[in-house]
This record gives sequence, structure tokens and C-alpha cells, in this order.
Amino acid sequence: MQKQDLRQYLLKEVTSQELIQLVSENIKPFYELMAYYRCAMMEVETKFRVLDEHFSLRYNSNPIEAIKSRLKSPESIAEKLSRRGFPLTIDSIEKNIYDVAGVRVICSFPKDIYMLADLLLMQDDVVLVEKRDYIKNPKPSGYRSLHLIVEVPIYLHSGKKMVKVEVQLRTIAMDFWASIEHKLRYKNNIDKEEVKSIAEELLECSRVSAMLDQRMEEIKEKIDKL
Ligand code: 0O2
Repeated sequence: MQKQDLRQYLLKEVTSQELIQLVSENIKPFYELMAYYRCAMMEVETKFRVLDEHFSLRYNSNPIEAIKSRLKSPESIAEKLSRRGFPLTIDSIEKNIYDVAGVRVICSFPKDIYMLADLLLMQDDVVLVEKRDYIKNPKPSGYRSLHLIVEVPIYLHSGKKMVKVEVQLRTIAMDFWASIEHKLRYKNNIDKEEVKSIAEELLECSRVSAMLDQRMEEIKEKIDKL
């Protein structure tokens, strides 16, 4: 069977024998692709851990508070493909979904975000595909983070394969805000007025947290100069 729109195919009448064949032909390539994303995610995570270790040894400071990595779930991949009108195929995942592998790097200060992003992009095996600066230009919701889509090589028996990873860099305050706001997004069947009022409050909190980030950075710089 060709790698065609899986969902459309399933909607057609298929015999159980055909269904078994379809699943077995697609499951293996899907898990293989997920394994490549997992490897690329580990590569990027290691690059950040190396940088953190370097700063710890050289400057006695750790710019990274935490690193969280995740692979997008199959349901979430399928939802994003169909929302955007792309076919549900293995090729389509690779071509159209840039955040299957995600690495979230949490820092204390905004300047560390830009420094780490520059140090990552300076590495000669890292290719920048896309950069979205939601810190300089927050989303209407108040969401702030620096997003990078990068490609990194993973080495297989068949040679080198470039794999995309989404890197989200944010401060502790930005991460705290995003986790609370995320909870609101997944609430269904609640009063629209209530949602609107919470969203407005969150927008205000985003401004306050941006100010807090800036002030904490200024205080840290004063302390460093002492
Ligand atoms: P998860 O569970 O984090 O993976 P789209 O995915 O279509 O909404 P796009 O164009 O792929 O958006 O990328 P975008 O908007 O630059 O970044 C998407 C990811 O950034 C989201 O992933 C969130 O992690 C985060 N994000 C973006 N906007 C917001 C926001 O307003 N609030 C919060 N809390 N997070 C945000 P996913 O796929 O939504 O979820």
C-alpha cells in the first residue's frame, strides 16, 4: 500500500486482512520515525547540559534551571495534521510538523535565554530552520518564550539524517505563567465570560511577570558588580 492519507483510507471499507496489513505496514515506520525524533531530542538536550556544565566550571554559575523534553503524542500529531489540512502519513509528519520533538529550557534570567540560544546556534552541526521571539513580541494571550526550530544530525547505519527539534527557551516566571494558562486552554464547557475574565487577568499577570524578570535581572547584575 502507498503512504497515502491513512484516515481517508480507513474510512473506506477494508477487510480485516487489509486492516492488519495496513497497521503493520505503518506502525513500524511510525515508531522508527519517533525513535529518530527521540535521538535528536537527546542530542539537543545534551548540548544544553554541556553548556550548563561549562558555565558551572568556568563561571561558577548555572544558567539553566531545568530542561524538560517531550515527544508529541500520536493523537496530538494527528490532530495538528488534520487541523492544518495535511495528509496523515509518515512523510507528511516529517515535512509539516516541526514540534514532534520538543526541548524546553528554563532559565532564571532573560539574558541567559538569548545567550544560550546564540551558543546553540553557533554550533556547526545545528541548523536554524525558524526563530519566533515571543519575548520581544508576546502572543495576544500574554505568552512569552523564545522558540527555535533547529535541525540536528543523527547518525544511522544508512548515514546522516537531519531531524527537526523545537526548542522553547523561557524564564521560570514565563514557564509558571504558561503552565497556568495551559490549564485554562483545556477547560471545556465553562462559562465564556468567566474564561474571558481569567484570560484578561492572565494577560495582566504576563505583564507583571515580564517586569519581575527585568527587575530580578537588574538586581542580579548589581550583585555581580559588588
Ligand atoms: P504542547 O503540549 O506544548 O506541545 P500550534 O501548535 O499550531 O498552536 P505553532 O505555529 O506550531 O502553533 O507554534 P507556536 O504557536 O509558535 O508554538 C506552539 C507551542 O508553544 C505550543 O505547543 C505551546 O507549548 C507553546 N505555546 C504557544 N502559544 C502558547 C500560549 O498562548 N499559551 C501557552 N500556555 N503555550 C503556548 P502545543 O502544541 O500547543 O502544545
